[in-house]
Amino acid sequence: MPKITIIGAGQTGATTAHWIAEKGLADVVLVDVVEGLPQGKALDLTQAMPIVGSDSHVVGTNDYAETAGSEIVIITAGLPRKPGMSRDELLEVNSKIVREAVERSLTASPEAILIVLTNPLDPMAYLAMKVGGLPRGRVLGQAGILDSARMRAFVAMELRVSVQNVHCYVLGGHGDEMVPLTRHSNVAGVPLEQAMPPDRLAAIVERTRKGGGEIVGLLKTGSAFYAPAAALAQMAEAVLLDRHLVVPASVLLEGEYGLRGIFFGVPAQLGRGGLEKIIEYQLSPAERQALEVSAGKVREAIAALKI
Ligand code: TXD
Repeated sequence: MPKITIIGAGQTGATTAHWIAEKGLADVVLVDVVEGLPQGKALDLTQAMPIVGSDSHVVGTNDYAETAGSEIVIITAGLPRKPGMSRDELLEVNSKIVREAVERSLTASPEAILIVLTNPLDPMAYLAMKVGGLPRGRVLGQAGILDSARMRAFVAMELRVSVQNVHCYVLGGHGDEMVPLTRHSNVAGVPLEQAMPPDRLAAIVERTRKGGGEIVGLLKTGSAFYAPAAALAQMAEAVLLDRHLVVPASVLLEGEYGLRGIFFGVPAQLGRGGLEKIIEYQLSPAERQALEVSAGKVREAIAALKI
């Protein structure tokens, strides 16, 4: 079995281990600074495997030595938002955590592909690439699958249609300025803009943008984790199984969409080497303008990293 390490055995880390192990995709090493937490969750997951019929091995540890030889390292370590907080307010505290996670996991697994989840997502993925001295293909940030899945779920609820018929593309930075591309989204081939009245579509776009905050507000402690973890597992599977799967993901742009030097959510093709290709949509002036606004926010947050 290939090996996937997950740094951070909190809500998203442990739930990602759950999805990956249930699929039988890989053996999983869960790492956390809290003693006993990754060990306890790994043991619990191990005891679920006979029931779900998977032979994935899940181990928990506080020691990076056990992560050696991982094909993929998923970074979820760091603080989540509290109600009313923006993702960018986590920049300082989470930078230190992500820096350490990258350095230590790459020492143990120099060839690994990194998938970053920690917020603020786009700057943390940028930091991971810089700290690791990695080519852009080896660092992927997860945000777009989640944001697009939120929109897909809302559309499916609105139109009472299977989620499998709903295709949505949310691009841009993982903040409230993200850009749900309604013109590129469709229900069984029917453009979204024809499938529902403009006011309903506008409401879905707004709810999608604030989707993370809605859950933070309800939970009061912690943020969303089931859907983010499912998104991480999908990215890990696309890489491990060399699927050439196109998903919205945060990757370093080098001129695509007229942007350069920032991690930003775009349609990205993922396979064994990580990022294989960026798909460039033809955008209307309004869509381009919305992406520029979002990119400005990401650029500011990356500048605040001071690296
Ligand atoms: O779409 C996205 N990108 C996101 C991002 C979706 C969901 C969550 N998102 C962000 O991921 C969230 O804002 C946080 O910054 C991270 C982790 O969220 P999670 O909900 O999993 O937070 P938890 O439950 O608090 O878990 C974090 C764990 C916790 O067990 C800590 O002890 C551990 O991280 N931690 C560390 N592990 C290893 N090494 C270090 N240094 C460390 N510091 C904390």
